Amino acid sequence: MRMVFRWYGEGNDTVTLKQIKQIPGVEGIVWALHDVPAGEEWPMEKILEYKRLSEQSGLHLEVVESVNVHDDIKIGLPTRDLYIDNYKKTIVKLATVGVKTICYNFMPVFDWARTDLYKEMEDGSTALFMEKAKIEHMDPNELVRSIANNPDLTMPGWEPERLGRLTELFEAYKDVTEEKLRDNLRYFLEQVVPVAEENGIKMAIHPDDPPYSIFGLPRIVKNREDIRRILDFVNSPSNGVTLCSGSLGANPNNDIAAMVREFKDRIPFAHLRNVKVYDNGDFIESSHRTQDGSVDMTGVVQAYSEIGFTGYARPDHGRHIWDEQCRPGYGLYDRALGIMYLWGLWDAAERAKQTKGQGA
Ligand code: DNO
Repeated sequence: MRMVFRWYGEGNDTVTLKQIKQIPGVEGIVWALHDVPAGEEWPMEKILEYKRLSEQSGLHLEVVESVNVHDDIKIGLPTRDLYIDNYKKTIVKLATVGVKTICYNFMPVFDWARTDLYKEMEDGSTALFMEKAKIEHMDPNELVRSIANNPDLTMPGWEPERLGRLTELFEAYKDVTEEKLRDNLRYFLEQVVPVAEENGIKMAIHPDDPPYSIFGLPRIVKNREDIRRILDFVNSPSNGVTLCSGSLGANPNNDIAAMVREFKDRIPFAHLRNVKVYDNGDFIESSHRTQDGSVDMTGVVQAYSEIGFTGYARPDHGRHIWDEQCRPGYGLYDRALGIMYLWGLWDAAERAKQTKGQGA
């Protein structure tokens, strides 16, 4: 397991590269050009700027999250070929600076969604929260306002240019069923995966977050069956999944440890976090610890150890603790605590494996 840490870039993150470097066992950053709109080819000068920062900090830049997929590709419009072409060019460029894994998602209109970014927990910390009944009756514009209405930072997947185009986007998705969306994903993968493969890059689709439809939009990466189908679209190690225990974990029927075992050689990137799911379907992003949430993090990390996982892993959204002012879900403290917990689980599992191997 190779530990990495998401970083939003200079002037766009409250966490510094120096701080990241001091978290035990973190070897690289998970980065992206957040100011390049989806669909555009990433400019080389900007990529090289990250290369410079990576060299300076001693943290590698092998993982990108995300190169976003333009909505025209998801909708299946004729213009998609142009955007797919740009995507391929970006892949080639990223390979030249040593990128090995590209995380992306295929969620229509919205990337992740929550009804509350700072829900107070019993201990006074705050965390991202989803109130199911609320989102079911919410106007999508209101959701966009509540998430994107922050003048200081751009939220990933909630770029301001989407605000004005929402009605238009919903209209464009009107006839996109799950089946059609799947066909469009297959079309995209058939073109992009060979380029990734030639360039030593693994594509890793991120599950839908939450793993069910919101606002009537189709969702196709919700569970084991969905992931299996996608991996079978193009049978290549470069067509993989970002196995996000938190996104999938918001549906208690998803057995993440079983997925780790089943998809073992197709998981270039693991997102490891816990989530507490309530009986009414609401969920909150609890600490990474097994006892604090609904996902058996102990069992999940054990499964990774069992399969001899050599891919990248990162802690995911943390709570906001110790009065830290940070991006929602992306502070330093709770994610660093998360890492130490994950290492603890991992080291214990590896040791147990070793002892068992020696027949003790
Ligand atoms: C939010 C993230 C998502 C994720 C993308 C991957 O914090 O989990 O924005 O990066 O969905 O493409």
